[in-house]
Amino acid sequence: QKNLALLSGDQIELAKMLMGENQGHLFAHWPEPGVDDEAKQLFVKQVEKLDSSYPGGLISYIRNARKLLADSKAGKNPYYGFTPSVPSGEVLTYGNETFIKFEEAGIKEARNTAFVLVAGGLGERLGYKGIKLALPSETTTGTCFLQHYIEAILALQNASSRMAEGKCQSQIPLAIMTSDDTHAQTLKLLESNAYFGMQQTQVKLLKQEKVACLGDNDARLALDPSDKYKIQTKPHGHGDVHALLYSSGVLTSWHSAGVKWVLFFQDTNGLLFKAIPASLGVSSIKGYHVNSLAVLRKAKEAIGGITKLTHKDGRSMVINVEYNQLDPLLRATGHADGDVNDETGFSPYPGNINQLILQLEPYIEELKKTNGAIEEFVNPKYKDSSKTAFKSSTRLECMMQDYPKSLDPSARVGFTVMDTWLAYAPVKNNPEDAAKVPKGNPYHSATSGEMAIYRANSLILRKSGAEIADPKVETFNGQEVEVWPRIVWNPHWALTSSDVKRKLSGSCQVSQQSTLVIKGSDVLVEKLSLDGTLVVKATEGAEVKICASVKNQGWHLKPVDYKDDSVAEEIRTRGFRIEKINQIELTYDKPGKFTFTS
Ligand code: UPG
Repeated sequence: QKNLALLSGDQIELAKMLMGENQGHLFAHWPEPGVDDEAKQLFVKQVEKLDSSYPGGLISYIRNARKLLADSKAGKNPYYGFTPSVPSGEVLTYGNETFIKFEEAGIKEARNTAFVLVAGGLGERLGYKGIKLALPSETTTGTCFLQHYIEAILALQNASSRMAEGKCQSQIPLAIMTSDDTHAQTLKLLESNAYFGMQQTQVKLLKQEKVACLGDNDARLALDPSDKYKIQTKPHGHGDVHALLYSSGVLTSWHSAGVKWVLFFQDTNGLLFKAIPASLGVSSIKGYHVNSLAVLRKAKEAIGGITKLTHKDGRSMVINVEYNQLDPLLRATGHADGDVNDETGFSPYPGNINQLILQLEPYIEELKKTNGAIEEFVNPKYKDSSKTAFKSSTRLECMMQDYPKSLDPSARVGFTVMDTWLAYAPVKNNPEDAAKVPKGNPYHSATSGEMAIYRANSLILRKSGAEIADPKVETFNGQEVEVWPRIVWNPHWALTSSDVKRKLSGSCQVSQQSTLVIKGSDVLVEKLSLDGTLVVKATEGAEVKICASVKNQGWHLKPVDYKDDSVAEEIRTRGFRIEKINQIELTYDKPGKFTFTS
């Protein structure tokens, strides 16, 4: 009571609310006024921040937590009453007529799209010290994930503006959700690289706040063990992105600028943009309000399964069931073996890669009702089977792909399945854990993420008529991987399957030990026989024709042990470094027409 004089009117109301919600322990240890006053004020400021950054404020957080903790204690199944079944969606095959039709439609729509990158996660499973966006997506060119994403968006912007009709924005916006763990490093990465060619105003950083930890089943907020004037906090999950986009006013400003689609994507998938034109085309042609991108999934693989859930009362929805819940849900509903592969060698439930395309107008209408709040869950680790105490404090969490859960059944919710080799190769696991992944399942490591880029580019060139040598199987950091020729191009060279066909006009042969790098939009491969390394860089306006036979000692992968800390972490976590013996490097830094023959 005596400390009330330290607080403003609003702060007193907040404190009263907390007392009414059985949170008296937060203040019980406060000494007389005059002692620790500054710390008390900082504490109240933190409470105010926690209150303002959660939809409905702290009172809602505490009440939601109490209910979810009671359900968890009672062992209540979140899918009670629902029966899972395999949904039907749009299944695409790279390069066929339908795929090309969707790609064309997608490129047109790109100009009406805003991109949202969720990058607030620490990547605990990867164990990398820096932010994941700064990791090289591949080490042949050393392009980091963020640069690759930005270059792809800029290439989409150029390609789309060439086809633009009617009202559309001149620049494609990019919002990046960061957190206290990633914000400063993300900003630094952008600033020290001149935003990788984007206008600074095109990029908007939105920082998610952590949420209060919960100390017991009554949702009493946990004080930080090392500071009694601080509430302990933890990340709330990627689902925060919806509330942030809504409360920051970003969605309405995009709407006024003519944006029709919002495309969400994650921090480490070097293949993703190869799948974006076609999936955007599916959204546009099918008029989907929600379109999730999926790939074939191995049973028990750590990616969520897209599932149709039908309730006893007739309701049904197509939604992601997270990887730790799919197996128990199947077992509880009459599938005695749980999550298993069928005769195709894959789980019948497509794997959610968490690239979502939402139609902006219905999205805004929905968020007006919910303020962006997403269904939450809690995952306490109990001390024992009585479930009365926790091993350590817990918190509520939410996932961005749960957005469709609140939608009316009339909403058009669909999904698009792509070839895995084309669309999905994330970097999530550290080398030790990756090496333990069951044989045949993807490693999702820095090693496999990089190899997947070479494989995808090699396969794409093959499907466009090039003769690309077969891969060699090698082992790096205990992971057996296919090593294809190291073929890399930047998105300005080709975004779609038709672009590749156009740029590869004649015969092209590449040996397994070769490296081919193409950077530049107007490089035409008329005839190429490559056994070694060829790097072509052409500035805007330089039209280059390659008509050559190149043979040199090239670049090679040299194994590195991930435990060898004399080698940079970005390199040793992939288990090899690139030894550059010699190469042909062509740089065209002025506009004009050029032909390289040899
Ligand atoms: N992230 C945030 N804030 C958070 C937590 C994560 O922005 O509080 C970001 C993170 O940076 C990353 C993305 O969210 O870009 C996903 O995080 P990650 O830890 O990689 O997700 P997973 O637990 O592996 O699972 C997600 C989906 C799952 C899907 C899988 C596909 O929950 O359904 O199958 O990603 O990669």
